Order: sequence, then structure tokens, then C-alpha cells
Amino acid sequence: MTEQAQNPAAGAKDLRLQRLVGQIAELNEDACLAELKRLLDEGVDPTELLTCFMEGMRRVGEMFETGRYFIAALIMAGEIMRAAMEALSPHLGQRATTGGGGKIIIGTIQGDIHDLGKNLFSLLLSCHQFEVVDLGVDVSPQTFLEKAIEHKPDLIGISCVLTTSVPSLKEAVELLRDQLPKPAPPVIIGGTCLDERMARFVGSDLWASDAANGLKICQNALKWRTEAD
Ligand code: B12
Repeated sequence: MTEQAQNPAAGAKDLRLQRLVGQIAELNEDACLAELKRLLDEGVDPTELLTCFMEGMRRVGEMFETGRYFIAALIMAGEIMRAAMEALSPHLGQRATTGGGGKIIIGTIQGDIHDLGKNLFSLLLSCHQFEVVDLGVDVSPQTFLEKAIEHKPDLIGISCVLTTSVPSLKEAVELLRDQLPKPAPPVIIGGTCLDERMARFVGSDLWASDAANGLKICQNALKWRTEAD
């Protein structure tokens, strides 16, 4: 017997989630946002819904790469993702009013204006007692250094989504490592164009494949730092 036949309710939900991914990839904004609201009202796990939007974005990117979509589609996809994150944010956790988890400065590297992944990571950090100083997008290596000196963070987060910005990312990591007083705060990097191999090339201390993983890595890094002090 198939899983769907054994548990028809779970099967129906899976079908709806698959349809939702399709609506996102087709850039059907009204349909996918209305379905998101209905699924949230029905109590579906918000992280499952976020995964659907990430998969939808991946498919949009794939169609852009293969020439089926143009830049306008990326702009529409960004708008859909921003609206979805606005709807999902209250369900993913409450922003903590106090710090206590440590201070992190974060920004998207020079040449890159993608900010939705960085914002999601910042939101998760804020919900877990981190004080987040967001430097925005298109941040130069020199600005990362100046802001790190000004704010004295426990960690530095850099988002890099575009492959063409990797040289600036490497430059920022090297500048922070060489110019900050020792022990320098660890640098964590993330973004779609990065993987472990790229993180080694760039020379960053830490790398995360997604925001949830990044949060865990930051919490562990702070624990090690506190224990080492
Ligand atoms: C929406 C979008 C846009 C929007 C962005 C809107 C915005 N406000 O961010 C706009 C229209 C601006 C855009 C522009 C371009 N884009 Co675009 N875009 C996308 C798209 C479809 C979705 C990105 C997104 O928001 N995803 C959702 C977020 C939540 O996911 P995320 O960014 O991956 O973040 C997650 C993780 O990576 C991680 N993370 C991210 N940052 C960090 C940082 C840290 C420290 C940590 C720990 C974790 C972390 O956490 C997040 C959640 O898990 C992607 C396709 C894709 N596969 O992602 C292409 C994509 C990223 N874009 C691409 C391209 C090529 C461009 C353009 C160059 C197109 C052009 N010809 O002009 C321009 C570049 C503009 C610029 N200078 O930056 C390529 C990049 C290819 C590459 N490897 O370089 C992609 C992959 C599409 C593709 N497959 O070709 N884009």
C-alpha cells in the first residue's frame, strides 16, 4: 500500500505543498500567497512552507539559467519571497528584546544586492537573543572592517549569492583576519553560490548551507569562545 493510501490526510497535504511549489515557480503571486495563508491558518509547520518557497526560488533560478525566464522574473520572484517571509516571520519565532546571545554584524558582500537570505538569517539570530547589526547589501571589505572595529562583534556574517562577488568575499575575509585585533571574531559565510570547497578557498572560519544551520554554528562558536576565555 502506498504511503498516501495509508495516510490520506498526509498525502493530501503533500500534494498541496507540491502544488504550492509549482505556483511559486510559475510566479503566480496571488495564488501562492493565498495558499500560504490558508496552510498557515491550518497549522502547517512554517519551516515546511519556507522550504517550499526556497524550492520555488531554486526552480525560478534554474529557468533563468536555461533562458526560459528573464530578469523580470527574478524581480517578481524576489517580491514573492519578500511577501512570503513577511507572512512567515511571526510564525518562525519572536524577536528577542534583549541581546545576550552575542553580537553579530552581517551584510551582503560588495557587488551583490541579494538580501532575502541574509534577512532570514538575521531574523533567526534575532529570535535567539543575538544582537544583529545589519550593514545592508553591496558592503565593501573596507566597510566590514570599519564596522567590525566600531561595533566589536563576537561574530561577523557575510552573505554572498553571486559567484562574481567571491573575489570581494575573499578580500573581506582576509582583511578582517589580518587587520582586526587578535583574537579576531570568527567569520561565518553563507549564500547559494557557496559550498565547503568555496569556503576553504575564501579562507573563512565558518560556513553554513542554510540559515538554520548557520544559527546552530553561531551558537556553538560562541560557546567555544566563552569556554576558551
Ligand atoms: C530573487 C532573485 C533575485 C532578486 C533578489 C531580490 C532580493 N531582494 O534579494 C534580484 C532581481 C535583485 C536578482 C538579481 C540578480 N540575480 Co538573482 N536570484 C534570485 C533568486 C530567484 C532567488 C534568491 C532568493 O532570494 N532566494 C531565497 C533566499 C531566502 O535564499 P538564499 O539567498 O539562498 O539564502 C539562504 C542560504 O543561502 C543562506 N544564506 C544566505 N546568506 C547567508 C549568510 C550567512 C552568513 C549564512 C550563515 C547563511 C546565508 O540562508 C538562506 C536561508 O536558508 C535566485 C535563485 C536561487 N536559486 O536562489 C537568483 C540568483 C541568485 N540570481 C542570479 C543572478 C545571475 C542574478 C543577476 C546577476 C541577474 C542579472 N543578469 O542581472 C542579478 C544580480 C544583481 C546583483 N548585483 O546582486 C543567479 C546567481 C548565479 C551565481 N551563482 O552567481 C541565481 C542563482 C539564479 C540562477 N540560477 O542563475 N536576483
